[in-house]
Amino acid sequence: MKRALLLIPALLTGLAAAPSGAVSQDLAVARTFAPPGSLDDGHLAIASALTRLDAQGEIASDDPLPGQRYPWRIPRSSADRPDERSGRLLHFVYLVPAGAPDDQFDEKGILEDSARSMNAWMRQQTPKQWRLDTFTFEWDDPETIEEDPISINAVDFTFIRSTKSDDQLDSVSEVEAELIALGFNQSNKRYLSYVAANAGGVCGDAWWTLSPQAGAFDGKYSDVYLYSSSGCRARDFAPNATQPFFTETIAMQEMIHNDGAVPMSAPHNCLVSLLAYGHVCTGPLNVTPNLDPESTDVMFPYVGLPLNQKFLDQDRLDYYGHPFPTRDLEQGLYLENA
Ligand SMILES: [Ca+2]
Ligand SMILES: [Ca+2]
Ligand SMILES: [Ca+2]
Ligand SMILES: [Ca+2]
Repeated sequence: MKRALLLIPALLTGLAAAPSGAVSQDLAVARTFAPPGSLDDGHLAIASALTRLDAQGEIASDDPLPGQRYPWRIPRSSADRPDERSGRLLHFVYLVPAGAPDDQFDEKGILEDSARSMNAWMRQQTPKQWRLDTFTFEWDDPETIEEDPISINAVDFTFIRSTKSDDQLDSVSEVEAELIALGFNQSNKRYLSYVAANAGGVCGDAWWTLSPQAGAFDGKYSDVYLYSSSGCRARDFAPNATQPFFTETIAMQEMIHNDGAVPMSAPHNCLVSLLAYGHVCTGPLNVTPNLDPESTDVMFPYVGLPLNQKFLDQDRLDYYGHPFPTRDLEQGLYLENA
């Protein structure tokens, strides 16, 4: 299968007519956008106030971090840890470009809550859940004098401090190339990356397919851009493991794109613009997106609402459990019965 990027000149104002003849390849990029009127400069804050150094200049690894979600700091890994389950697994990456802040979202448990809360939502919306790549570590409570370690199960996030710049890691093709170069391309894995980059009004992107044909599809790589325009609200993370928020609206949409949703033939497929293909909508998006009845669907092209106020193909007509002989997320490769 050929991989190709649809060449789209204007990302932010791109809700215009599709260039004729542009749709020639099977694979395309689908993006999630900041709502109109919400864009800002969104420049990266270079300083990371949260990396604390001890007297020797080494990172103090045991002290609690500001904003840490759990009594334990989740250990950091630059590798995909040994899998606890066989079969296909959704693997998560925290990718920090050169010069970008390391906010320690992995160690603080913020990304753990992000991943878990998306699955909580998935179980509310469907009988399914994502097959998460997890690992288990031992933690000894320092508050108790005795050695009394307990086992903690956590989502297997890989931390990558890249040598590439923000501009070299702000699209799915670039992030994919970086991950493949580092060996993250196992046949039984799909990779969702939380990238500390600024992609402007693009909040996230993912590979999907223009082909409507039924059967499995795996776009394999999808991204959330944590420092994109403030309208994305890409760092408004789930406050806990059960209530997904704005970050998760982006991440969930991108993962679903990787399953080939929304099919081009879906009744509510967003045909107003080439940029909006693969999403659901009904009206002229660039005028009044909030009035669109599809704006509460996770596959609406703009973020707009936190995931806990969004729905997954509620009428079961477009991309999940639908009656048509086209691709269906219900057969998603990385989903299992909850
Ligand atoms: Ca693993
Ligand atoms: Ca203890
Ligand atoms: Ca780039
Ligand atoms: Ca629908």
